[in-house]
Amino acid sequence: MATHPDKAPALVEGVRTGLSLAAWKRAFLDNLFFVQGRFQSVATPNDNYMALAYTVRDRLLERWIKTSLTYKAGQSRTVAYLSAEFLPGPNLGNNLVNLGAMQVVRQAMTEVGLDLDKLLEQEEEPGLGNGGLGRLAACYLDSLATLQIPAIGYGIRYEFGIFDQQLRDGWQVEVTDKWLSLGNPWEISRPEISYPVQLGGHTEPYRDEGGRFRVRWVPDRVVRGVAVDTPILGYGVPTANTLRLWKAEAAESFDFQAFNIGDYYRAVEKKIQSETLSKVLYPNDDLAAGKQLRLEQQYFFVSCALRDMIRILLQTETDVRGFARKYAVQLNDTHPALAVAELMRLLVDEHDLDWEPAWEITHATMGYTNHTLLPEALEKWPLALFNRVLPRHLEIIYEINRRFLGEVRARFPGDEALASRLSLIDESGPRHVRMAHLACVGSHRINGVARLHSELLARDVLRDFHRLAPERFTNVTNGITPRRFLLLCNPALAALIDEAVGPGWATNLHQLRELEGKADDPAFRARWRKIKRDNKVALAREVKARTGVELEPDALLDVQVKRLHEYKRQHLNLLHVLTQYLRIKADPKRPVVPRAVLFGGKAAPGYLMAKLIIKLCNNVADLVNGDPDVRGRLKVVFFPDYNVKNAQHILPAAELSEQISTAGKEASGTGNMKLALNGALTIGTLDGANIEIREEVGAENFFLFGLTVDEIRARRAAGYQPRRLYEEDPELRAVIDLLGSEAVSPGNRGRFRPLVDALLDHDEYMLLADYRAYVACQDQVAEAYQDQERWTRMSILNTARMGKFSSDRSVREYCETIWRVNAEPVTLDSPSSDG
Ligand code: 26W
Repeated sequence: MATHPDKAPALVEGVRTGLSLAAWKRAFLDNLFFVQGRFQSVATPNDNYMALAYTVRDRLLERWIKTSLTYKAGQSRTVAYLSAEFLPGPNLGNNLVNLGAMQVVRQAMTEVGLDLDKLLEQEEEPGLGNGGLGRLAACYLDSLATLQIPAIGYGIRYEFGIFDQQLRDGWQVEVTDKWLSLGNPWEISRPEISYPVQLGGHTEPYRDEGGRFRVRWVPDRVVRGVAVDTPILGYGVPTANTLRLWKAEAAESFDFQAFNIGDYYRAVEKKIQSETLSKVLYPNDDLAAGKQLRLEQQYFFVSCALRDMIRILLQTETDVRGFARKYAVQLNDTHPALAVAELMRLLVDEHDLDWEPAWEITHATMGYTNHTLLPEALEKWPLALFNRVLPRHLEIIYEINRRFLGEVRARFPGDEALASRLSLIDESGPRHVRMAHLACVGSHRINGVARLHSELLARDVLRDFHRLAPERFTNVTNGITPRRFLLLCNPALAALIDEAVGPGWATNLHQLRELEGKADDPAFRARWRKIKRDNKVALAREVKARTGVELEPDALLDVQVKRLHEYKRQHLNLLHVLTQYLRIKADPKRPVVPRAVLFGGKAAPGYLMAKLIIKLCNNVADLVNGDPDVRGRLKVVFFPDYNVKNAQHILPAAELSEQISTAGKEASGTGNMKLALNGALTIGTLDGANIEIREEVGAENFFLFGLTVDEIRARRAAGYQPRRLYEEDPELRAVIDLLGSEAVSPGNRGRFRPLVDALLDHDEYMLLADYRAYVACQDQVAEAYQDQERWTRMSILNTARMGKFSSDRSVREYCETIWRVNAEPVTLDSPSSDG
């Protein structure tokens, strides 16, 4: 029988699509042989992993193709999520969860003599992001697919992602991340989808045949961007959206000139130079350093993405004027903000639109999410550099600015200070292009990522923009996917929850509320506690294997995992550890609640203070763990190489979640949500999403301390003197003295001097102001932990009340208030062709 030309051939046979135990086993062995070229007897762990990954991928392909055909036929508005970073985490486990195939595949692997957990461990982390912002993008892709929203993620296929962190003598050492070295079975390269990207050169005005004034950009370099696709399967649905990452290659034709005149080596050099564009992720998450290559990366992926969207649009429409109807473009921070100028260039220079309609389209399509209030993280590019790389875009930005400031001056005549504050060009010193201003002017919606953050944006960082157009400002509080961060990483707890409230919570997280009724049931509490303890035992095994430190499974597991930054105040946590240490030393018989304090996180390679804090964690660990007086009562460990994969080991075991940033500094935080969802109680300040978490779980189930944003301002304004606090609080003084002493830094007592000096002289992040309240709050934590029944009750209630923090809720809010897009359900038995 002839098969339909568009029908996946394997569907007929079922070998590459079947979901039965027999089909999985057979398909795995087939792939091991036909793809990896191995018999079982000689297969390496990687061969086995690859064979299973291909077996899963086979089962995604039909869903993926059906999804794109459905979208093409449906003509619905599509979300284009532009992000320089995506941190998807390992694919295999998540795809198994979303396919609903975890159990059957575990069984299939057992029956072929393999341990699924070992295969899962084999997968390299795709570390194409720094931290919160990149992980948020990945959570949103998961939710978009699960909600069956037409969406595509656009970004950069970095050959080297975020560095691997090793510790040598307690210091962070960065090691290149070679995530692609064993091959990536999840991606499909699309060499026929590629765009030449121009860079550098100059512009030339001219008149076209119709006598219209036009500008031609004559670049001095061209790089080719090639699409590399990864399917993103939704949970429990056939929808598989696309993550399309751009890889830089040499634009052959461009090099041929050099080649033809016999300059072979120069041609090769050009090729290598082109490929460096997508070579490596910049590992900063806090400092906007004006690096040319980073600007080129941003332009590269934005240009490829927009041209890809136009290409897809023109498959079904005759005119680019439908762009904004077809696409909702979301700018994940300012990293893709060049999209505003690039879309204008494409519409005006390449598709012949007049300025006004082009601007209307641009403005109607773009939305901008801000993720940081830190002034040093706001991107601005030196004008000369910008002009050298993107001369045409600078002209376009000038024109946008000219028209924008014209409107401002018309509305606020005479207020030149306002105009210069709003300008896209910062002229207060050496001139810069302000990317946040470009994003604001070009977008119809601007949002922060937690309520407080959005308020502070409107009040401070973007206040003038807010004054101009308050209706454009909105908030979408961040969320996390409960699939990866509960179902996948904490299967025992997920199973208990299933039993208590049914399985619907995975897509309707509010259903966790029904756990509230179980919080007072001693038998349920005992099971809850047992799972947490088992998870701690499992983590302790990992910690022992990686660091040699032995964690006591009955000690309170106190966790702070996140990028290292002074504002996140890992060193405030250390001040508490040293306080505990000194209290035990002063009175070795004193009854204390045993605690294990676990840190994890990477420091930007150039951020010396953050690196010094890592070293301090390790030196404090050496002091504390090596002291027989505190044995069994206090442990400290720094878990190396915190990433998504390692988070999946840590989150399920955590009991106390440290969210102790200086109020007003952490935009939202998402680790706070992951930890609480897994039953950790939070000790935290009124910052970011902590505020909303506390509101949800109830003040009585949250350990609050610290100054508020307004109190911090008042303290600074009144002339904050941290040294006074040091002088007046003997316990604080003893701790700081210890920190600067030989005991913490054997053989080098000056090592932590920069830290001590920063605290005593200026204390920008107000650790000393919050120290006393923090320690008192930690004492309450210890007291609460002594009553295990009470603690478990609080833990259950935390999980039960986390419904709001599902990324499904966040994505729905984006859909309703910013993107105006609807679901487009995909069915597996719909025809495979669009004809
Ligand atoms: C230019 C250097 C640079 C690179 C990355 C500056 C800033 C960034 C990111 C915006 C930093 C980031 O990841 N921000 C985090 O975003 C999360 C998701 O919204 C929030 O939960 C965190 O609070 C915020 O720090």
